[in-house]
Amino acid sequence: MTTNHFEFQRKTGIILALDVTDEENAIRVTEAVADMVDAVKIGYPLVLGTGLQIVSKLSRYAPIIADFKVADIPNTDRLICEHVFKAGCAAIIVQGFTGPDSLAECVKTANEFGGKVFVVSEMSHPGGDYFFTDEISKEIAALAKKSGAFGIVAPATRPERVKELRAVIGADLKIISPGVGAQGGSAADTIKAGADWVIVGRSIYNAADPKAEAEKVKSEIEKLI
Ligand code: 3DU
Repeated sequence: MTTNHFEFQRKTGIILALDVTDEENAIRVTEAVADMVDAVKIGYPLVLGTGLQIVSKLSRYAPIIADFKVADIPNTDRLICEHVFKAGCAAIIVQGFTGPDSLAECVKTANEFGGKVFVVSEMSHPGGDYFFTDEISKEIAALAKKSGAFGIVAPATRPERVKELRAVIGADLKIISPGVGAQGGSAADTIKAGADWVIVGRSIYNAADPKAEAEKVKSEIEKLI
């Protein structure tokens, strides 16, 4: 059994969403911003582009969160989680609408590897609240807590929802929030609403100077303290 020695610690409050699709860019951007981010989130764009072995190359710089939005029957969920944690990821993002048994299997598998599970409670894009109504999002957040997840994913584009979901989960679970920058959300508003980390992708990795861009977000968050 592999154990990921991963302290999910908040230093800057930023998670980089690394949706570039080739290894050279992935390493270039990660190297540039490693001091500015607490973790790097990877997903289908990078893993399909480069293979899962990219995890061992990037985890030298930061803990890696696998954003596969896992949403299947418990057995398939377990097989996916095992691959992710064996590859060296520190955490995985899963969907919560699959229900308690699927979620329980993800948490159980993560625990076997010393890894963490984040549950998507509501998505950040304009259509994200089409099916995920306020009540359903809250139920998913409550289920995430009951299932022993480490945290939830809540939309930085709707800070008022971050606040409501924080009220549902209390102080024990973490909130990571995508939607800052390219999708129009503000890092400061999202952290003020109760998020522990903002997730920032395009506005950092597409910038001419990714480090300077990450520094801007970092200082925006620091001003709140
Ligand atoms: O919009 P950005 O480029 O900053 O990237 C946001 C990242 O977060 C991206 O990887 C996307 O797939 C992920 N994400 C959301 O944007 C919204 C969600 O509700 C969940 C994940």
